[in-house]
Formats: sequence, C-alpha cells, structure tokens
Amino acid sequence: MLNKVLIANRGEIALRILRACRELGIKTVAVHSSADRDLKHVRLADESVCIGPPKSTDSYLNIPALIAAAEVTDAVGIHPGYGFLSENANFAEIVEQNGFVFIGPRPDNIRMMGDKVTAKDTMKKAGVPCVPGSDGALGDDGETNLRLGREIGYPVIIKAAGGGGGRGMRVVHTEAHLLNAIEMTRAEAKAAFNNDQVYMEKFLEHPRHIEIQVLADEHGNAIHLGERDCSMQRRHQKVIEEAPAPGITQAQRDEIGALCVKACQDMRYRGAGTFEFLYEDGRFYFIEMNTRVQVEHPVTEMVTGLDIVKEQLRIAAGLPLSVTQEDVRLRGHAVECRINAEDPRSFVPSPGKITAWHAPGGPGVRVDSHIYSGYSVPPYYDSMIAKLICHGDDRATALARMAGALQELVVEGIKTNAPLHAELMADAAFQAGGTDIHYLQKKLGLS
Ligand code: MV4
Repeated sequence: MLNKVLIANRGEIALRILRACRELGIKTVAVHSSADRDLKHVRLADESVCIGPPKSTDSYLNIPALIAAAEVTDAVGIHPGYGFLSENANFAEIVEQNGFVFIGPRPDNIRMMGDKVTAKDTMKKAGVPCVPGSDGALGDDGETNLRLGREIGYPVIIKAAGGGGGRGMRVVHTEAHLLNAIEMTRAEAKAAFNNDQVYMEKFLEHPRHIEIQVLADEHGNAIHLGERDCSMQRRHQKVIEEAPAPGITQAQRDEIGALCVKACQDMRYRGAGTFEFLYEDGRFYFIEMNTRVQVEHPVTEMVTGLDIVKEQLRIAAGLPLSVTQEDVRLRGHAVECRINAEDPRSFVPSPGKITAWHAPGGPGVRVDSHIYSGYSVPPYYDSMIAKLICHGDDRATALARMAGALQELVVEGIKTNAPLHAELMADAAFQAGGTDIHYLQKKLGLS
C-alpha cells in the first residue's frame, strides 16, 4: 500500500479521503490555503502544509506549490478529489513526472475524455450508445452543416469539444439559426477553452441524467457499480442524487453496465470513473465521461457496500480490485441531499460562522461533512457544507429517513438549502420517481 498520501483538496472530500487513508494505514498530508487553517481534515492529518492565499488559483490550483508540498513531506501519492485539478491531464502528468503516484486515471485517458469529441468517438467504437449527431467535429462548410441539421432533425444542440458540465452549448430550434449558432459557439469555445471544435447532437427535450460508476485496475479488471439518477439539478448543479435510478431494471443495468466496462477495457482505463448518460423513452445516450471520484459517490457506496475511495487507493498502489462483478449486488436504495450554505429561495451564498451544528443520525443515516460548531464557512469556495445520505430497504424508506434527518439537522448562524430539500422530500412527483432534468427549475419558477 502507499506509505503517505497528499490530499490536494479541501472540505468534505478531503476529510473523506483522509478517512479512507486511515483505514488503509496510509499517512496523510493536508494542504490548505491560508483561509482553510481550521478545516477538520487539517487537524486530523499527520502533517499539513499551507500552499498559498485564499484564492483557488493561488492555492488549490497552484501546481508548483502542490509538488513542493509533496516533496518536502515525502508523500508517495497525490489524491486530487473532485473539482480543482482532478481532471487536469497536465497536472496528472506533472505529478507522475516528479515521481509521485497520481491517484486517478492515466493522463492520456483524462485528456481523451476531456475532449468531448474524442470521448464520444471512443464510446461509439466500444459500442456504447450515444446521442445521434455529427460524426466528430463540425467542419466549416455551411451547406454540409445545414444538411446534417436536417438529417438529425430539429431541435439540435451545438456543443464545444472543450466544454462539458453545461459549459459551451447552444440549443437550435430551427434551420434559420443553425449557422449563426455554430459560429457563436465556436467563438465562445475558442475564448473559453482555446479549442474551437464544436459538434452537433439531436437535442433531447425531457431526459433524465443517469450515470454509471465504474472501477478499473492496472491488471485489466473492470467492473461497474450500477447507476445513479442525478436529474434533480439547478443550473447544472446537482441537488439530490439517488441509487439505483427509479424504474431501471436489472436487465437494463446489466446491459449498459457491461458496455461501460467494455469501454474501460478498450482504453485500458485505470481508477474510478463515471459514464454520464441522458435517459429518455427507455434508452441510454452517452454524453460525457468523468475521470474522477464524484460528489455523489456515497449513494453507490450505500447500495453496494463498497468503499470507492479505498478502491481508488488500492488501484493506485497497483493492487487488484477487491471484488469481481459477480460480487457486486445492489441492496436497497440510497438518496443524497447536498446541503449548501446558501439562501434556499435565492440561492445566494451564505458564508459565515456556524454557531450551532447538530448532525442527524439513526439507522441508515450517513453524514459526510467537515463542519462543526464554531467553524466559519469561507466565501472563496464552493458552498457545499455537508452531504446527507440515507439508505433504506426500499426507496420509500430511504426518502422517509431523509425527511426525518432533515428535521433533525440543525445549522445555525448561516442559511442553508435544507428547507428546499425538506420540500422536495414531500413533493409528489419526486416521491413517484423518475422526474426529468428540468423538473426542479420548473418547480422553482412556478412556486
Ligand atoms: C444535452 C441535453 C439534451 N440533449 N444533450 C448539460 C450538461 C452537459 N453534461 C450536457 N448537458 C445536456 N446535454 C443533448 N443532446 C441536455 C443537457 C442538459 C442537462 C444534462 C444533464 C443534467 C442537467 C442538464 C440540464 C440542462 C441541459
């Protein structure tokens, strides 16, 4: 096993990684900005290093500072968590060139999946179903693009190869707007991603967002851990996630999961990964692959009994996966609510001192959070302060436990979105299951 791991992140995921390291007997190095001295994982880590001022670009994104911190502490591996440098292929490459283990996929796989045109092409070749669209990037010929739009059928969506997660895309409803939309998206993509490649897809109007969790080791073993439904979102920020996805049968899961596993094997993928799909009218359409551990990984852990972060560490140490596909059995249902320091109506961030914190508990309740009474939420970073995860033998039990956990939860001194979550647990359409990606924004617009 790795001797010492540097945790290149902050907040709940830094604490989550520290806990996994502790269970595996791995020593930990916390790195933090000057605004983050009081983070819980900084106190719990074996060593800590201040890597710069509050602004992320000067600290958590400061590659030379991170490499220097790994050098002075004699760390063996670097875990990037999610966000920050987690999907930066150049960072992964620099980590490895400096003799450290990057706890994640090989740099070339990160780079391939970061380019959404290459990612889609890779999936098509592996037999993973994709949204109908252009064969690779669009060219400059207007006539050809107009013909393609007619073949695909309106509405279509133009997406930047360098985009993803909702950045750099434009929906086109009629042919009259197509060529202008292509040029606009191209110009924006050039400025934002320094990559002017764009591609075209059929725009699906009422899809759900369903994603498949995979794990792959350096010995050619790859498995999937089933799916998560992350459709409850606002402005591309997920609000609630659950596993399994309502209405997905074991046969559907086996089929799409096997295709994701084959894609992993074809590209010799290593580490944890997520295949994102749009799901509409009973069919899956690949859109993107994430090459990191995700915020919502706990719902998969709760239904599989596996520890995804420990698997990441085992894989990075060159060990085989601890389970085979046959060992993976889903048990019950899990739901996660992201608790953010924000106004529940306006979504304006609400940083500041937490004067009181009481975490919920009881059977099937898990709280992944770094906060405590007296902690001050800094204004510089993401507003997520906790994840409440509830498991039950069935979906109704998991939701009832979440409703109870939200009642038990006490956060004083700052505003949180817990009231919105309580409202959603009582929402009839959410309780029925299978609401689409537009449901929350519509509900918020009407109420
Ligand atoms: C789409 C789509 C409909 N049709 N592609 C947004 C984020 C990025 N990952 C891809 N996105 C979408 N791509 C086609 N062909 C609708 C979205 C989309 C979306 C997808 C997942 C979760 C939330 C979303 C919210 C708005 C739009």
